[in-house]
Amino acid sequence: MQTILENPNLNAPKTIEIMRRVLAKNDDKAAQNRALFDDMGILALNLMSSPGSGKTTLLEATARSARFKFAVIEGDLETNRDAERLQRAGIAARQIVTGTACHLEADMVQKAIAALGIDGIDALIVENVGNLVCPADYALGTHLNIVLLSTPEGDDKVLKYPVMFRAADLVIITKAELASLFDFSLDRARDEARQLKPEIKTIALSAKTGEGMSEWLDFVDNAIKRVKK
Ligand SMILES: Nc1nc2c(ncn2[C@@H]2O[C@H](COP(=O)(O)OP(=O)(O)OP(=O)(O)O)[C@@H](O)[C@H]2O)c(=O)[nH]1
Ligand SMILES: [Mg+2]
Repeated sequence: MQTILENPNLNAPKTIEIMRRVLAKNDDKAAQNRALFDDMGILALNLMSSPGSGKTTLLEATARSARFKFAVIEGDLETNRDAERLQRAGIAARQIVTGTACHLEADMVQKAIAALGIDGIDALIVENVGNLVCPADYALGTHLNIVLLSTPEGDDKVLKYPVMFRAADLVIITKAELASLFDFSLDRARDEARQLKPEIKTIALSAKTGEGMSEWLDFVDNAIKRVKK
């Protein structure tokens, strides 16, 4: 099996230099976003996972029971569907359509913030493009990375996609009520997440039954308090 380090094209000095510049430019914009969030005392979260693991559904459930006020920036290759779902749930939301890009970049988020207006909210939640690889490489300026893994994806995914799970501050195992149906061992997923990051926090959650929702809401409430200090 050829690894990225052995691939002559991906490892060419010119390719590496271009990637370095792209990421450096992105980091500058991310730092600007972070400064804005800190100035305004707004917690910013970056929600990442495979397509369909339940990001938007979690946000809809959050809209129904959160004590904090939040807005959402949505990233998808096409359609406004996710932003419309959040708007129907009573949440201010702005859609970014990336076309072919498999991740959001800090610049896109900066423009979406300007269009959305984020005065008066406690938290801004960015739902990244559904993808368990690319979004992890692009900082957005958010304070915390939240990574979802749904039980139908399988309990072996943490160590197969380590870059994403290593970037996580919180792992939410979604569709928890389906765990036995998909032979998903919560212990295995948690153990493997701790192998990558011993201090990692995990929550087993079902947006359908409500399991884990109060733990998630408490996590966000506490993070908001830390940013407002
Ligand atoms: N059984 C069950 N289904 C869920 C749960 N959460 C989400 N779903 C379903 O999973 C499907 C995908 O959910 P979405 O919230 O659209 O997933 P997503 O991560 O936002 O998807 P993308 O935006 O395309 O990346 C929908 O049919 C949801 O109803 C859950 O807790 N339990
Ligand atoms: Mg979605």
